Amino acid sequence: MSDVSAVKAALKSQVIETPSWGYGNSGTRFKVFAQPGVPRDPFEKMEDAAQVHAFTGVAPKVSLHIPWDRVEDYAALTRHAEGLGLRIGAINSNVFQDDDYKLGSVTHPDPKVRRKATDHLLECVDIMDETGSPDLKLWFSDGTNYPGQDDITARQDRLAEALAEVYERLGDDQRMLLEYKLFEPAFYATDVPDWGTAYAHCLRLGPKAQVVVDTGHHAPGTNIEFIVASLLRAGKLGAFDFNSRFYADDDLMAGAADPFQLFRIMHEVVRNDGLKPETNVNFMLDQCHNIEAKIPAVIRSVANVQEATAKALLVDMAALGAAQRSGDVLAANGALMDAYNTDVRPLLAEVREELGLARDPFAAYLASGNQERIATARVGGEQAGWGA
Ligand code: PSV
Ligand code: MN
Ligand code: MN
Repeated sequence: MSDVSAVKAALKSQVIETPSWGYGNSGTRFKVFAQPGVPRDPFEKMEDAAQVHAFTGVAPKVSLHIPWDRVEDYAALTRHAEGLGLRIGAINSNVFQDDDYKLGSVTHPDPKVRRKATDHLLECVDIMDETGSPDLKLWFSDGTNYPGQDDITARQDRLAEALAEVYERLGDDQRMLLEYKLFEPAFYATDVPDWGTAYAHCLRLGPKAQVVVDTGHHAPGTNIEFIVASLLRAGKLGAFDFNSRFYADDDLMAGAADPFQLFRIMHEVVRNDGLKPETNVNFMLDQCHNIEAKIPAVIRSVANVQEATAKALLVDMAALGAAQRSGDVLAANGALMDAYNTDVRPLLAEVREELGLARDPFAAYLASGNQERIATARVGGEQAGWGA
């Protein structure tokens, strides 16, 4: 796409959804470092998300995590979000923090535990109804630690059965997003370890089931953009969970560890029409900010996703296609690298200016005084749910 106004329009229409848990205290299993000014409840998490949206202009949606964001009155939480210019995004289920789930949730050998887990997933669909959320996001920690511990095939059958029950409960405008992860907390065999397994389940379920690609959930060296291209080609890419990794599921800021990988992913998104609203790819962040200030870290991450997107939009697709068809390897690679090596920060500054925003959202937020205000106003911030 070489027309600058079309590039700008695409950048203005991209929505990046931020996670409620990114605003809470988090850490590793070694230590959670509490920060001043952290939200004390889901309502305050919405206020932090609203700050990110106010300075970036592209982050009007927030993912919730149940039970971390459980409230008495979801209509009130939704109204509060809407009053701040936000919408409720994906509802994330949680079937991994209960003693009953030691041997699994929906794949557990005991049908009573499976019933309890499936009931929680159904409760999450009720919350979708109450909040207007369009997406149920499912990540299962289910798996086994030792060969022989349980029957791999039976566990897949149990998973399929639970997914089918929840799928049936979905409304017309609701979908199920199934996330995979290579390992952890299960170390021998995770029940949804890869995109193939997630894809196979989604294919069998039907059009309302799609796959989530969490960029931190692969083996080192995995070609994630190949997975993205394949899922888009099959109409089965529902969403991203963006974050960065160096080693495992590090949940660092998107675009921090490997901006080139993020660009390659966004190139496949652009190439396969994944930016078009009708393709309905949800660009979510799934991150935790353990040692850095949270709101500015989310702003930085949103900007990093935008930079990768802008570079992908700048790829000269005509030149790239001509080079590919003629077998000119160096010209083809050069067309991609030219776009990657473009400094898109001035372009994004213009986009923000045209939206009536500051050119540099990160600096503008730091100068706004919000961080100091919340540090004084809020005492005893909530833990996000991780690393207890
Ligand atoms: C656990 O690995 C995880 O990070 C998954 O990526 C989920 O999306 C997220 O937690 C929230 O449940
Ligand atoms: Mn994730
Ligand atoms: Mn993860």
